[in-house]
This record gives sequence, C-alpha cells and structure tokens, in this order.
Amino acid sequence: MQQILNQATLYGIVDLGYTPAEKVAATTEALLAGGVRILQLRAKNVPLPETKVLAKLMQAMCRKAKAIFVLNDYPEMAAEIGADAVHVGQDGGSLEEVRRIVGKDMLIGRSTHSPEQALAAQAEGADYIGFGPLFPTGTKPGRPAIGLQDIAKVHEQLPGFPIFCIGGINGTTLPRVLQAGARRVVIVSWLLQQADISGTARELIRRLHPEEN
Ligand code: TZP
Repeated sequence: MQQILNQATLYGIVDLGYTPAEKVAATTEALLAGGVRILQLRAKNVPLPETKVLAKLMQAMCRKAKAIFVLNDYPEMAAEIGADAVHVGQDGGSLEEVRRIVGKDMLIGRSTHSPEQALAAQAEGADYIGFGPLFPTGTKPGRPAIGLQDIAKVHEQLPGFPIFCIGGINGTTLPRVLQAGARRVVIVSWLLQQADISGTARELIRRLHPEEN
C-alpha cells in the first residue's frame, strides 16, 4: 500500500453529495479505469448502514484494481471492513487514538489547512495529508480558502511526504496549482461531473507527470 501511495498523484473521491448511491459502482469503475490509484468514499450525512454497504463495494473494487480504498471519517468502520486507509479531519480526534482503533497497518490521512497543521499531522503519524482548500469550494461550503502561497513551503518542510493539494482544483486551476509547487492533487466535484470520468482522470494523471510527457 505504501508503494501505491508513493506513486499516486491523482486522489479521487466518490462523494455522495455528487454521486447518488446507485452510481457509486459505475463511478468507482470509471475512476479506476482512468488510472486513479487512491480513492475515497465521502459519505456526509448518510446513514451508517448505507455507508458501510458502499464502503465494502468500493473496497472490493479497489482491491481488484490494486488501488488504495480510503474511508472518510469512520475509523471503527474502516477497521471493521478492512479498508486500506482512513481519512480524518482536524476534528477527527488524535491520530494516536485513530491508530489505536485501526491497527498498525492501515494508512491514515489527515486534512490540514495550514503549514503548522501539516507539520503536526506528519509528526503525529499521518501517512499522507490533504492540504487546502486552496480555492473556495462548494464541496466544503463556508470553509475559507488558504490560497496557493504556502504550497511550496509545506513541500520544503516535508520532503518526500505525500501531500495532496485539495479544494477547487479543476482543469483550469490545475496549472496554477502545479506552478505553485503541488505534485499531487485531490479533485472531487469537477472530476465527478465530467461526461467522461475515465478519460478526464487519464488526462489529469498525464498532466501530473510532466517528466513523462
Ligand atoms: N477538504 C478540503 S477541500 C475539500 C475537502 C474534502 C473538497 C474539495 O472538493 P472539490 O470539489 O474538488 O473542490
């Protein structure tokens, strides 16, 4: 899993705010076919039994594709279903406690909104971080954007550590995000709303590997 994480540049999220439950399988399939190798289920305000059914489905699909399945928010459920990773926000408790719940092997991701939080997350044992939101985004309404100015700094402070920039990234903003020093990104709403999710993911991954173009 660590090796897949190290190589992953595009982090996809199946967010039930955009993807209805009956489309989760098809969307997961499309993202995996497009080359996404780290994929999260984000189920805000969805009953836990329904979340668990969808998490199990996505975990099985990701396993087949040799991709990392990440469950957002629920360490106990992540442990129960054998998720590859769990992602927690700043309000998701201490990472020590999350680690106690999920065991030693599961990857843990943490949302961070400043260089200080990024450093703290790494020091507390996160395996990767989300860093943002860079731009205002309807996916996290009301959350202040942090801009692009700290991207280079967090990469300097945490060399080699997986940092996924997030929030308002799309085909148009991506060049500015890369120019600011990002190497990996999470793209949620823009990618989920594309007519050709696979093709768009493939193209994004190509743009995230400038050395191979
Ligand atoms: N955390 C910080 S911004 C964000 C999350 C989950 C949402 C990003 O979504 P989008 O639609 O790519 O702006």
